[in-house]
Amino acid sequence: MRDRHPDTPIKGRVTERRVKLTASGRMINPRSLFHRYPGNPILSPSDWSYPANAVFNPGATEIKGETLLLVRVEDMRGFSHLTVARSSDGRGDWRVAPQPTLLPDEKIQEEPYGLEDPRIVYLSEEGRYAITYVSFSKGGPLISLAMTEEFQTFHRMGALLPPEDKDACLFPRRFGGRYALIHRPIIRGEAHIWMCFSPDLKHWGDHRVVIPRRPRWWDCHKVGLGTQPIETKDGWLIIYHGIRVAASGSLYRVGFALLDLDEPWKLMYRSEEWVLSPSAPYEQVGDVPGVVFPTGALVDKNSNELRIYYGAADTVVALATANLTDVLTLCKACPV
Ligand code: BMA
Repeated sequence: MRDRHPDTPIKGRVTERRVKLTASGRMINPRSLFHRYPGNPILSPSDWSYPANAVFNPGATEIKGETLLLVRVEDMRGFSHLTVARSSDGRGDWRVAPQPTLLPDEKIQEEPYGLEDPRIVYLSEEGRYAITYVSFSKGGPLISLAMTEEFQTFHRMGALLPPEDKDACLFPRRFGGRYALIHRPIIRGEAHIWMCFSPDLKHWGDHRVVIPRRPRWWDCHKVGLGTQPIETKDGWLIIYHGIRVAASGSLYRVGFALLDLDEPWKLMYRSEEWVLSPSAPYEQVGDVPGVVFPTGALVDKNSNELRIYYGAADTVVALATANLTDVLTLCKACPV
């Protein structure tokens, strides 16, 4: 991709891209693209029937006509596990499982410090859901894979790549016979979004950077996958978080990109501005103030609504919605 030289003035382009016209002539403003659900936060520790310090960063999918969130639950020791919550409309009346759904297994060497930040895709070829999550090993965080049909029993497939690695998800289908994994290793202290490929979900290769951090931009220090990749007519929509380290700490914001449908290692478009940043009280107050961290998304095919589920301040789960066509229109205004 073409990286803008850090000293190139960007003022003119930013102004030009502040609003976009849809086919009908309507304006799209990146600042008001996503709407926070008025009932936010949708899940809080008090919704759990057992002690929980924080509930956040959920994977999201649909099962039996319902929305299922696999929520990261941090216990009072500071270790995380995953618990299912279900809702018929994906907004309210959540039913939280009374017991943890997936606990770290002491006998598994990569799991001693807990399971975090799951992403879910349905592999139609296998007829199973694939969950990629961060296992916290003695050597640091890494990506593990588990398969399930009904979110009650899980088949662990083990660690995919060595630490330090986070923010990973499989694509729901193969490309040229190979599975594709998007993930965020930290290499030489640099945090870019990478992709790699495997014939069997065990041996991974053909590693490449697909979405690099952008020097000096809002996503200059780290980028990482947010929700699972979303297949659209214009390409794979990748919602990601970007971090800029400021005097006050790390600023977590959200942007998006479009990857080629058939060759997803090709980055075609990338939003210039962020589209979600911490501002609501539940995003500003919590264990880690000032964090919005999307990890799950669903598209309502009837209404064309994109719903993103995100951890807010590393303490609660929140929901934001957008019109998918507007998201794609805005993204396509920003070729790389
Ligand atoms: C990242 C991950 C997330 C967390 C975020 C903000 O590195 O560990 O689980 O939500 O930091 O603290």
